Amino acid sequence: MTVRRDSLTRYLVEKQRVDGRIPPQLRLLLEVVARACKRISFAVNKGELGEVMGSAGSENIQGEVQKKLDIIANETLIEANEWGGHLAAMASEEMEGIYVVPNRYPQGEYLLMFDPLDGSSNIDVNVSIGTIFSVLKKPEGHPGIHDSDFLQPGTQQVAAGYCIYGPQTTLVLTVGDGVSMFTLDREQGSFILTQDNVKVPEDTKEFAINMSNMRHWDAPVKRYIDECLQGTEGPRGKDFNMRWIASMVSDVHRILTRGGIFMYPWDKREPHKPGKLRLMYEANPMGWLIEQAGGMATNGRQRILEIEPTQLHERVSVILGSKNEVQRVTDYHLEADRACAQA
Ligand code: P6P
Repeated sequence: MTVRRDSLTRYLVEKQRVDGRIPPQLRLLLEVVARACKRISFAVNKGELGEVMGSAGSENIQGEVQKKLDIIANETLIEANEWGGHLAAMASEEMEGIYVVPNRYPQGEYLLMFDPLDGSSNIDVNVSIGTIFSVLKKPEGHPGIHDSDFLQPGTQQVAAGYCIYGPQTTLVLTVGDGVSMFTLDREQGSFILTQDNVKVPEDTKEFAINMSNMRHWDAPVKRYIDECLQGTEGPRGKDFNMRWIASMVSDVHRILTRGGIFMYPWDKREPHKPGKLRLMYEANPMGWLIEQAGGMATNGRQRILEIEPTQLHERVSVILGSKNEVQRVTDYHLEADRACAQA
């Protein structure tokens, strides 16, 4: 018996009609984002043939060198979403301020944030990269739209997801009732449901962290990784494997697929920064996806989704993945804090 493969459109229509979970405007938003991701996938897959490789010769607000594809992906998402009437404004890792929908278009009730092409340092070496997005509702009660309207905790997200451009192009999405995966059928040009109700195993033997930063880590992180490295000869009593793709979308996709723990913790290199990754358009959407799949996401001390943002591009320490491992790392941080407070 062939399994019925619903298209993304049918999946969203049924979420709207049957579950009443997503209003028509949010359904439109998600379909438009998916179409933009499809266009980005085609641009990424052209590689050298598309003259889209290499640096754009500019820097983004983060002071990071922009790749040509960073700019192409950003422009694709802006152009796809600005005219539909579903959005009030957008924010992007590649833009300093918010992008308010121009007056020539109707304004909607949603806010869209994205990292248009995460992991873009991997583009030139043909390693998987992706688009990460998060959707909030525009706060009511005041005219116009301001940066501060975006500063909502991750618990306020109404939809979140990513699209990974790898051997397959796969859209991974949650609207608050679990995680589903849609693989791009390039012959039809549509995203097809290939996995529903994704679950992250609560335990794992696989950790993801950039080991070259070890000497800069805080004690709880060192303790956790040391125990993993001791394997069967240490307190964990089991051997661990390590992966680090340096593409958050790829590392998170592996964890959603087979479990694991992803860590980009605070370290001493830039002690004034809470971490490297961005709260609003990396940690919050990825953290919600992981939680919706039964995993856990903290900054080492508190649930990422409960962090009250103060800046659009603020950074955060990220520990996410298999629940029991993330809980252990978080407990190590809290134990260290208590010991420090008693000292
Ligand atoms: P590092 C990519 O630049 C990114 O923002 C994430 O996708 C990835 O997890 C991390 O940075 C990699 O950082 O310091 O290992 O290059």
